[in-house]
Amino acid sequence: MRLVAATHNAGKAREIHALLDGHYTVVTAGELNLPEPAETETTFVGNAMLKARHAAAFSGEVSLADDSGLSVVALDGAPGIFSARWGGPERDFGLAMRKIEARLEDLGATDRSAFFTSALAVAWPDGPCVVVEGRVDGQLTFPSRGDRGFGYDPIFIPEGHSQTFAEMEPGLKDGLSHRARAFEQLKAALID
Ligand code: ITT
Repeated sequence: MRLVAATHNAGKAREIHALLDGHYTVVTAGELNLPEPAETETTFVGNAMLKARHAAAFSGEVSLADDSGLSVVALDGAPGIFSARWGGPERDFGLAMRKIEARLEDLGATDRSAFFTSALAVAWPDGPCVVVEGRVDGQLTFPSRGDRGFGYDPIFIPEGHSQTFAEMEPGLKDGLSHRARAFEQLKAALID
């Protein structure tokens, strides 16, 4: 079966391929030239549903969307749903990571705990939309380390590990990430 991955983010698309290839033929919204909707909702779940429904309506095919981000506990959950926007129009995550470090320093905060969230929504054209959420907790580290992955991976060390997501073999991240956990939930939701 073919599934539209409603993302224009190459890092996410790679991980979605790694998690679903062999089960579905994955084609991305970018490859189909689908328009990108404005993310106007106020939660990961709301934005995931908005993106999945939008792609299903435009493509006429079953569509999967991911809305995700990094929440820093000492920053009251920022950047959270604004994680992509903290990179600015250039999507400069080096800048976004330095901004997090600067804000923590300005506050004199020593708590480096943070978590990634991924909301995954599957929408059928003119049909239902199923949504789930996965989360992975960890600690931030500065300066950034590693050159794999994408986004905020170089500053995030998941609980129980010593490497950042950007230092890990991709297969290791794909097995324990917020996105992997959301996929587990999704499988359970679709089978039940
Ligand atoms: P699409 O909406 O097209 O899927 P996007 O990049 O705009 O792409 P989001 O609005 O969900 O997606 O923003 C998520 C941001 O959070 C993303 O750009 C990364 O900076 C960050 N992020 C999400 N998952 C991540 C991960 O696994 N590793 C590192 N950073 C991640």
